[in-house]
Amino acid sequence: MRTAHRTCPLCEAVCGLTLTLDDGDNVIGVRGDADDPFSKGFVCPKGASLGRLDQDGDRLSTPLIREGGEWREASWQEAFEAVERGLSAVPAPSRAIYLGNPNAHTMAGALYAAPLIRALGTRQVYSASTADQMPKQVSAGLMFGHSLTIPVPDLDRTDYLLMLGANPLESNGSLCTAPDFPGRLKALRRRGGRLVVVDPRRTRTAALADEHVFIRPGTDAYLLMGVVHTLLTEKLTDVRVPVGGLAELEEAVSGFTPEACADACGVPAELITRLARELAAAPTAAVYGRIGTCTVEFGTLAQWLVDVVNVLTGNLDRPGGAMFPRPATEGPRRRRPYATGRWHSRVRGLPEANGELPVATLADEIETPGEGRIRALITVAGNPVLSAPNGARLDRALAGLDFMVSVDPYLNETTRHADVILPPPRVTQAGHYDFALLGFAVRDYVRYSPPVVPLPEGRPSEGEILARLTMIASGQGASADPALLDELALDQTLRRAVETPGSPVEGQDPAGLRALLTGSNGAELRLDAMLRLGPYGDWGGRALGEGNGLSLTTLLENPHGIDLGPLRPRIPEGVLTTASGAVELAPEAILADVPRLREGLGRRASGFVLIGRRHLRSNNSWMHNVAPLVGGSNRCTLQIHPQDVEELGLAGHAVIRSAAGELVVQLEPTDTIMRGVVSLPHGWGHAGTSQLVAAKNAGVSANILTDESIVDPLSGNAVLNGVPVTLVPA
Ligand SMILES: Nc1nc2c(c(=O)[nH]1)N[C@H]1C(S)=C(S)[C@@H](COP(=O)(O)OP(=O)(O)OC[C@H]3O[C@@H](n4cnc5c(=O)[nH]c(N)nc54)[C@H](O)[C@@H]3O)O[C@H]1N2
Ligand SMILES: Nc1nc2c(c(=O)[nH]1)N[C@H]1C(S)=C(S)[C@@H](COP(=O)(O)OP(=O)(O)OC[C@H]3O[C@@H](n4cnc5c(=O)[nH]c(N)nc54)[C@H](O)[C@@H]3O)O[C@H]1N2
Ligand code: SF4
Ligand SMILES: [Mo]
Repeated sequence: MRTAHRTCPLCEAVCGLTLTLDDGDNVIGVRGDADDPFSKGFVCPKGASLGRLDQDGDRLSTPLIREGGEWREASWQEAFEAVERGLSAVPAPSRAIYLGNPNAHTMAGALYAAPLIRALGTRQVYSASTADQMPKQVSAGLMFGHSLTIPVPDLDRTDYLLMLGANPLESNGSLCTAPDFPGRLKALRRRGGRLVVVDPRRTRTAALADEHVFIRPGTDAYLLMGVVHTLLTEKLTDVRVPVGGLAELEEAVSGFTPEACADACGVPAELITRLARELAAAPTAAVYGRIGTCTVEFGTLAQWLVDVVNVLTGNLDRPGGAMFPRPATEGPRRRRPYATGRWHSRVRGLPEANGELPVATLADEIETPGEGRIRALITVAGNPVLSAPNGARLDRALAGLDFMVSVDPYLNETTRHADVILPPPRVTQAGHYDFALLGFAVRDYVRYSPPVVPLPEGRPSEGEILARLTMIASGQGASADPALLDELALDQTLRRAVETPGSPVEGQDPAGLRALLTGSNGAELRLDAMLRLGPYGDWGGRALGEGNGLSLTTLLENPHGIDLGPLRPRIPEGVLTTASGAVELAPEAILADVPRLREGLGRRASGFVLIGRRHLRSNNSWMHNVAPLVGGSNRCTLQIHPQDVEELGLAGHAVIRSAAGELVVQLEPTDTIMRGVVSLPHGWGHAGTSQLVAAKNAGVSANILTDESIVDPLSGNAVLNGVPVTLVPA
């Protein structure tokens, strides 16, 4: 028996775990790591089940090749050769890639996805981001200059938190990395702070809050417009950062009185006004909006308004407000205008955002004939058949591809369409560093977990799998050495650093720096380079002071992680990279979308709408195969208000219909949901998979009902909340 430390890769809270392993390297116990300075021993039921997930017998251990409708196990070399044959038959513009959510959690996703995209040479790039946070990234790009310059609520110090469309008691937080989010919210209230939750359901988070505000799904932009209108007309603003566009903002907001907004969002005008006054009066305050405000038709407008309120109330970039984390691997960001729509999708003409096209149009691009039609697809850590809008259509489209390869531990609803499945190693066999999520942490913090269990001889890491796909896509063949790619990346990183004026290594010799790097594989070497060049790095990063610099070695010496302190104001140090150097309050692209919002002013919506929900013991589509996590309250039921059940004459089950499809659903009457709103969790509807437990708890897929033809026009994000539906007895 031995213990080992490992960051939990399952959600954005990045909890430190202490694993107990037996002599056969099986995880026989999981505890929260009490010595982790950030998570301090917190663990949730998913993290506690990491061993079950790691040792799940339904995970694939070798590549699979599909031939004549039959799966057979194959060697790695054989599998890569099959990929080479399949990909090389398809010209670059007809190749596509879809990157799923776990890429935000793996080192492979952070380090090897970008080179793979470049090697594919295609604009057919898709990811779960356009079913998730793309509106926030677009608004951050337009307002702050970079799509990853995203402020997070300073949870541990704020006096007032207005939370819209998030349920961290189930999700553990998102775009706000905060282990033990529930504990931090309780602490906020204990120190006399106020928590207000806006949600069409009285969630567990809403129940914990000082105040819960019901809102009509999809309409948070109206509520926030009413707040901005109040702040401006009552002269409650206190702008403390350099801004541009204040006059244009005032003009855009005119007419969005709390009274006019109240009809559209269902929140009384007096309440909207009061929220504005409270936000302005609080010593410090932060507005935070997540999934419920992103995956809607006004997603980017809502995200823009979240930060407009943070700026107008003087809370952007100040302790207790909404702040920009400073992650240890942050590289230099140049000042340049941010724009979307540098190219458009072939079939629907939807704008690119951050180099991606909307997943809502993936099926169009596969099905519609013509030059550039997608014929080959790579999926990495994604299950879009269950996660993308109108998944049923995508399911059919995938079946018609010429070639598909999936990097995934499971044979599931999506990967069953692949010709080749390449499984990543077990969780415990992978090193872990949160390149993405530490950029959204409510404290600056750093932690690296080397692999707990060694990789068996001949077994590629996930990074190596992606590197080999990259070599294949760039025409170097199935036998090229993936280590070459790491050296190329290192060379690029070091060269850029020595050429950047003001960089800690400006003018030095890249080869000399390369010789100083340590690490037992390419990913570790690249991490070492990024840490040492970063703001806390031992090559002159200044944030921690002399002699305190980080490197891979420091991280290995501190297996519980290192606290780098509370968030600090970053605007003075130049975090804004807009062309003007100021926060843009009224970007042109955003103003151009305001008339669409104006059209709905004063209009009271009617009819039923569908929203989603998450459960603490579930994780999107892929953790339903772990027996202790399914069952009990974690079920795929349609929550509906009891009075709606009665009025519609429903009982037991109902047929629910949308523009995209229909389902028979089991009803769960509950007065925690608003009248006129129904809620079904996504990620269910298991079929055709290798997952035996999941098959027994199949449920239905909410994304049979979501409509791929409607997107948030600025970001291309899918509309997964606020979907019009009708209900009839089954
Ligand atoms: N209706 C509705 N739909 C939604 C949402 C919603 O709220 N409502 N939420 C949306 C959101 S926020 C997201 S992020 C998307 C998620 O969309 P996806 O990312 O497409 O779906 P997941 O269910 O997260 O699938 C993850 C896949 O990665 C695999 N996997 C797990 N770990 C690893 C790993 O380490 N390496 C590799 N290679 N594979 C791995 C799993 O087996 C699974 O197949 O769904 C979106 N869809
Ligand atoms: N246990 C668990 N944790 C997860 C995940 C999981 O599947 N399970 N998924 C992970 C992923 S990929 C993500 S992106 C995050 C998401 O993290 P969160 O954003 O916290 O996601 P949810 O828990 O779905 O909470 C969204 C809330 O928005 C509400 N809502 C729906 N529509 C609207 C609306 O129009 N307006 C408002 N104001 N509210 C609305 C819903 O009722 C719901 O309570 O969670 C991550 N963590
Ligand atoms: S909260 Fe998230 S990171 Fe923490 S143990 Fe649970 S799943 Fe893992
Ligand atoms: Mo997500």
